Amino acid sequence: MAFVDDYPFEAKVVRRLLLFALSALAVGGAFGLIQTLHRTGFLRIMESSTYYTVLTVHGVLLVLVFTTFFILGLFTWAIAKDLDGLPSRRLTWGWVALVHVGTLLAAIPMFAGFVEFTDLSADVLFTFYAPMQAHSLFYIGAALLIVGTWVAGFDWIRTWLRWKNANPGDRVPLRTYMVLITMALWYIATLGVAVEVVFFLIPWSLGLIETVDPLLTRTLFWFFGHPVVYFWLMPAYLVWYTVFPKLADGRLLSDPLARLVFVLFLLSSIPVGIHHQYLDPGIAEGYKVVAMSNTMFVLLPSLITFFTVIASIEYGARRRGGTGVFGWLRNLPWDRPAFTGVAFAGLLFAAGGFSGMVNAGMNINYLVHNTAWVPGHFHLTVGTAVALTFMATTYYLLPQLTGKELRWRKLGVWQTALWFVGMVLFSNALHRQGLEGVPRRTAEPQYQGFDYDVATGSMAELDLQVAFGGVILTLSLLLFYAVVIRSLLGARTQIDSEVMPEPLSGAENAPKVLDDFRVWIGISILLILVAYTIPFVSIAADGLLEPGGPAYPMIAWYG
Ligand code: HAS
Ligand code: CU
Repeated sequence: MAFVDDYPFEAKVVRRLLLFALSALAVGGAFGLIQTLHRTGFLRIMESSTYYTVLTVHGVLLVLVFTTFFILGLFTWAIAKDLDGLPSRRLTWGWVALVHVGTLLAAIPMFAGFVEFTDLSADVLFTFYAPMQAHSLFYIGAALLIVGTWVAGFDWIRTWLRWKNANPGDRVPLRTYMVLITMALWYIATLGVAVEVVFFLIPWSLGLIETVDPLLTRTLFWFFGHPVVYFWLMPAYLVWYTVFPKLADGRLLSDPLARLVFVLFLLSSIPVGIHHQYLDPGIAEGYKVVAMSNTMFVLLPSLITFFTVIASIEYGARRRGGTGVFGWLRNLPWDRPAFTGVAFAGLLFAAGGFSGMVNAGMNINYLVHNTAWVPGHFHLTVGTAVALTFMATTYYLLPQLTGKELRWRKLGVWQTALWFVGMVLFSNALHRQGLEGVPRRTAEPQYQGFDYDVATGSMAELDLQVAFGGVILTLSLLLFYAVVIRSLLGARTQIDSEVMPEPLSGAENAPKVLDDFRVWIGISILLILVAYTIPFVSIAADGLLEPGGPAYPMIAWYG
């Protein structure tokens, strides 16, 4: 019996959410191609003035819509499987409707940017902070999307409480544990963006207030903007920890370590947002240093993951006859697309994590900030560790959700390999361009006269790698949809229910305190207060007390 037979209602909800997620991926991906070819100068099918509309649609659809909808689907699946279904259909359909309506509202001004005779527009990029302004519909839609995710979290928490009452004294099942910690992080992090949007950006875009303080709203945005990257990554880790070992016929090395990793994210990923603002004037250097040291802590859970996840699949490979220090790598199931997708995602994340460490150093950040290096970094992290894992997860979940077999599996393996190759070219070249000073978010970086085929002669070649990488990525996406659509067109068959193998060290070895969510949420809030109280108070004192904007020259100029 597959998941769809046991839980037809939940399977339908997950399918709805994944359909929306994968549609956003398709449109967002297509815009990515247009933009890569434009930026590198190989093919320009739009005016450069339209570049920001395209870039906004690309960024918002991929990092905000694709991720959020996929995560909502994945978490619904995880909770339903662990805790025996969701209790209230009305509540569940309520939040599903809310996130759809919010997203569609926000999409109206985003796409209206292409229409010349309207002043509806939202060319504000996925970081949407002031002083750039979108039509109020964009902010209202985004707010509804966030409220929808809050209700979803409430739905899952209620389901867990129901389960807890029925199973007193039992350890929280691992997937549920991961969902709950991720949602705790999400609730705290989204407070920043909620305050920014509700108290500043919406009234400002409606003309109710005349000015906003860019530094204050940026700081509120990044309070959310860093932890949001772990809101994307932790669901991918849920797959790496629970599904990936199974795909390799292995067993999770340690359930307690997995719990610890999630707790460490909750503690260390919020008080670091200022590492996106090392170059912002108006925040004292000392608080930038606090953010930098905290950022070094946030490496820890990923480094533990590096070790645990590889050990878990090595265990499987050795059971399949693998030997030697590296020889066991050959005994991994390289013919399973769900496996290869996660494996390639993990390999590239090691590189993306490294460029993250470079970003995090305050002094080196001055070199790479706002250059092509940064998109190089995040196409490895959210664009591969997360996106490729979600594609692999689609391969894994499709039979469970539809009762149909995954078809064209070999093509699926090629698809994941092409993503790897395309992304190596694309992101490596972007990193190198960044080091040479090529700016990010620029339609025609050539205008600055970088040494195109003079001196090192490297720039034209790097552009070629970026464009070629982008084309390979597009091809990979097309293959992904071919595999998914072919599988959906197949007939229904008997699919076995998935049973996860027991971890080598199980939940019984995890200290009980790890399951006491109140402790971790409390410490998390304490750390946030240490990192943020003084910066917020000083920004507010400078900005809010002086209507018309604060005293910093750059900001006054923007305002
Ligand atoms: Fe980042 C900018 C620092 C991780 C996303 N980041 C961004 C932006 C995005 C983003 C979108 O300190 C741009 C925002 C904008 O538009 O301005 N980032 C870090 C650090 C980490 C990090 C220290 N970032 C992520 C993740 C993201 C993400 C995850 C999305 C999901 N990032 C920064 C900084 C900036 C920044 C600055 C600002 C730059 C600026 O100036 O604007 C760390 O969390 C990274 C830790 C990761 C590791 C790697 C561990 C390796 C593993 C692989 C295991 C292997 C397997 C494979 C499973 C230490 C776990 C096995 C297979 C076999 C076959 C063996
Ligand atoms: Cu960050």
